[in-house]
Amino acid sequence: MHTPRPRTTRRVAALPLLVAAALAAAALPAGAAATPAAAAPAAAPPASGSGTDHAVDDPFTSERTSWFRQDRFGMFIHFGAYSNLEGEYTRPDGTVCRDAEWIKRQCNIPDEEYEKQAATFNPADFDAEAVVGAAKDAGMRYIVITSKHHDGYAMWPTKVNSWNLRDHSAFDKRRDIMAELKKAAKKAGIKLGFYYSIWDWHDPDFADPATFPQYEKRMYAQLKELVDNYDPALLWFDGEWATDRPHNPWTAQDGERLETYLRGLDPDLVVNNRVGKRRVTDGDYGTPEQEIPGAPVDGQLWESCMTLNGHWGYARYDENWKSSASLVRNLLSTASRSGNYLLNVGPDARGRVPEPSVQRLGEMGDWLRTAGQGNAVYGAGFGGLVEQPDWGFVSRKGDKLYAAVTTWPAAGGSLHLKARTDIEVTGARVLGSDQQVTVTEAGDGYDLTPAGSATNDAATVIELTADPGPTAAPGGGTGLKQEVYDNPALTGTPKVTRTDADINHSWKYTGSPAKNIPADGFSVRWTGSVEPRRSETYTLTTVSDDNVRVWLDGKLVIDNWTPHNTSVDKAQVDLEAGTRHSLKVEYAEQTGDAHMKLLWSSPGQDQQIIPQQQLYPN
Ligand code: FHN
Repeated sequence: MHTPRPRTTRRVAALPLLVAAALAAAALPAGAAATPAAAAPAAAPPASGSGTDHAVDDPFTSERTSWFRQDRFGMFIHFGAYSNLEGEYTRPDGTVCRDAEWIKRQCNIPDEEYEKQAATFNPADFDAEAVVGAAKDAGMRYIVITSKHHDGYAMWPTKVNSWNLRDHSAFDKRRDIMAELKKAAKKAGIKLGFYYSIWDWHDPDFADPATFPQYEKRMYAQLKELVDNYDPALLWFDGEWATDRPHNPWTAQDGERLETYLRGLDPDLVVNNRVGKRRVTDGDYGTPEQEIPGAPVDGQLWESCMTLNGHWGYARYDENWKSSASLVRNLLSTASRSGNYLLNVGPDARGRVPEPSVQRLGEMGDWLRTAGQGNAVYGAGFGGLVEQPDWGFVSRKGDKLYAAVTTWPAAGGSLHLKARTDIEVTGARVLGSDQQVTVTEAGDGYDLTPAGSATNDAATVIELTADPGPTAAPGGGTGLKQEVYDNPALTGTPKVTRTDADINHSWKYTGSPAKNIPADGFSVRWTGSVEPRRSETYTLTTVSDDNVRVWLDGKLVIDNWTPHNTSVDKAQVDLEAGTRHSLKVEYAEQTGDAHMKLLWSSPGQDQQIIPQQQLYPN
C-alpha cells in the first residue's frame, strides 16, 4: 500500500514557487478567471542552477524504491477512448482498419470523427474491485493504468480541459474510475501508478515549439491533479521519443524540469526513464518493452512491460494469448535479473477485462501461491552466486537460491550449476514435492540430481540453501576526498575541497557540485580508498557524462576521457575484504548534461552505488 511516508528527502530539488504558481494559473481552461494560487508551501531548495544535484538517493537501495524492488510483478492497464472502438475502424469507403490504442493515428480517423465516437464511450461495466481482484489473484502487487494515452483523452475528471471521460463521454458523470481504482487498490494493499503520455495528438499547442510551453503548463497541471487527488506510488511516462504526426518537441531538458517538478510534488514518487529521453540517467528505472534483458541492467533498475496477446489496448479479434506457463517463465526470468514484470490487460468498451486475460492471470497466481514458489520472485533478485543456467532461471533471496527448472532432467539426470564465487550448498528441496535432491560438488560448481519428476509444466523450483562465504561487517567509512575545479581540466587550485559521502551525482543541465561552480566547464577528482565486504571479483561501473577515468590500486581500470553523452563503463577488479584499496576517480563536465555515478557489484553483492561506509578519504 502506498502510504506517504514522512518527507524523508535528501537533495530534493523543487520547482521555484514562482513557476509553480504560473503553472497553477495556466491550468485553468481558457477564459476562466485566474484565481490566486493557494498559499505556497515552505520554500524548497534551489530547483536549478549552480549547486543543484538532482540525485535524490540510490534507487538500488533507497527506502523510497524498496516496494518497487520487492514487489517485482505489476498489472499494466491500457484503457481509454480508443477502447471504445475495440480495435477496429470502418472507413467511409467501407474498408476496415485495425489497431488498438494507436487507431486514431494509424487509421487516419479525422479529429471530429474520433471525438464523436469518444462521446459514445460508456465503460459502465468497469468494476475496480474486479480489476484489482484479478491483479491480486495473479499475485500482482502494483497496478499502472493509462491516465492519458497519446490521444490526449484523460481518464479522470481533469479541470484542465474537457477532453476527458467526465466531460466527453456517455459515462455516468458521478463516477471517477481512477478514484474507484485507488480505493479498491488501497483496500487490497496494491499500489497504484499512472501512465501518462507526453506526446499528445489532441492538444492544439503540442506540435508547435512556439506554443508547446502552453501545452507543457497544462501537462504539469494535469500531473499535479493526479498526484494531489490520487497519491500515486509511481508515474509511468511514455511518448517521449522524437516523432511526427504530430511533431514531438520533447527534450532531455524538458525531462529534467519535469522530473524535478514531480519530485518536488512528492519525494516518494517512483518515476520511469521515459520522463526524459529513456536514458540510464532518466528517472528511477529503465523500461524495456516486449523483451527481457539477459542480465541485470548496468546503472539502473528496470521493468519489462509486455502484452498478454498482441495489443496493449483492447482488440476484439486478437486471440493470440500467451500461455500462463510462458508468462510464469517470463516473470521468473525477470526476477532472476533483478527486474520487474509489468503485464498488460486491455479492458473492452464496457470496461471489462477480457476473460482469457483473467484466466491466465489466475493461473500465474496459482503457480505463485503453490508451495512457496512465489519466493523465487517476491523480494528475490539476481542469482549472482551462480551462472544463469540454460535449463531455467536462478534467483536469490538471502541465503536461498531458487532454481526454477523449465527443462527437467531425464530420470537420473542432473542439473549443473556453475559457481561464480566460493559458495557451499548446504541444502536442497523441491518446492511442492518430497522427492530427494542429491547435491554433489562437480567441477566448477554443483550437480543437482532430483529423484522424481517435475511438479508442473511452467517451472519446478528447487530451493537451495547456499552459504555465500564470509561477508565482513559494514565499514566505518566517511566518503572520499573530493576536489572540485572550475575548469574541465583539473588544473589550478580546487575551488572546493571536502569529503563526499559517495559518487552519486546528477547535476544534469543546470546543476553543479557547488554554488561557486558553473554548470558547464568543471571537473572533479575523488581520492581515497574503498573497502569491500567480500573477497571476490567486483565489477566497478561508472555512469558518466562527459569524461571519466578510474584508478584502482594505482592502475587505470576505466578510461573514457573523451567527452561523451551518458555512458556506462565497467571494469572487473579483484578486491579483498578488510583491505582498503586505493581509489581515484577523475571526471569532467564540458557542456550540457552532467552525471557521475560509481557503482559496484559482485557475485555476492547486488548492484548499488558504492556506499559511504565502504569509502575512506585517505
Ligand atoms: O506507443 C506506446 C504504446 O501504445 C504502448 O503504450 C507502449 C506500452 O509501453 N508504449 C508505447 C510504445 O513504446
